[in-house]
Amino acid sequence: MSIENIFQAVIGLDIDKVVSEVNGEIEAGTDVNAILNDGLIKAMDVVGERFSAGETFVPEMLMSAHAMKTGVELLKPHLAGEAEKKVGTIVIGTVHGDLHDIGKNLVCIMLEGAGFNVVDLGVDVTKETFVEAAKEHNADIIGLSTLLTTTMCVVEETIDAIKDAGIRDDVKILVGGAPLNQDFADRIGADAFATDAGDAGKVARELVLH
Ligand code: B1M
Repeated sequence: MSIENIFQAVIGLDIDKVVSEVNGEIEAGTDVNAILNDGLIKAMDVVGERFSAGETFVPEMLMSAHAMKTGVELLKPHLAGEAEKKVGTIVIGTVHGDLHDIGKNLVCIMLEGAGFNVVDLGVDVTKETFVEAAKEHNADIIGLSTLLTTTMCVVEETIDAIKDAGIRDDVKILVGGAPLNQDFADRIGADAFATDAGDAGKVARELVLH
């Protein structure tokens, strides 16, 4: 039993092993962030590199993603932290054209842990849906996630739609996802960028509390 075994089990598409190894590490009291970062996320990085190199294909990537999600579900109760009074409401989703949700789901967990009421709109979310949901839930923050360079422009279009709907001054906009960075966030008029799920919780609190 080790974090290395978790890493290997995700790469090896062995879901039963992911379950037994993750449960074993949790029971042994291993730091859950280490299980997440050094086991599950690191494995997905390798899967992504192999995909780029043409050494693995979409079905394998999907199975690894499923194995990783299974592991994350087991970690979830341990990641969310202590419940506390809600600091605000965040409406969050992966933008239109993008189906990646593993990172966004982790961000949701950390936002809940940071005390937010999280309204998760899922994946492939249109700009109209973001606007309607923000109004319906009286959101303090709109969170936009994307993993594809081809949908980075959709993040900007969604921000434009938020402005056009006349609610830009009522919400803060947080963006994130592997191809984004602070410069891009500044350029498209977002209020903040977060590098990872832990950072998202911290940055979101700063957005509403300061
Ligand atoms: Co896709 N995929 N994928 N994929 N996939 C990437 C992103 C890619 C980099 C792989 C590669 O080529 N190396 C590449 C994008 C290249 C590019 O755009 N430049 C790619 C591609 C090309 C594709 C397809 C086009 C493949 C195809 O069909 N030919 C296709 C697109 C489908 C679509 O979306 N329309 C596709 C499909 C898929 C699967 C469905 C098979 C699967 C997704 C399953 C799912 O999500 N349910 C998948 C996967 C698993 C990946 C990789 C391997 C892993 C992504 C992941 O889950 N990472 C990925 C390569 C990689 O990233 N290593 C890849 C783990 C996760 C914890 O990290 O998502 O970065 P991440 O999230 C982080 C941060 O980014 C940040 O915090 C998270 C947690 O720490 N963050 C935020 C994310 N959102 C945030 C929001 C915030 C703040 C922080 O505030 C709101």
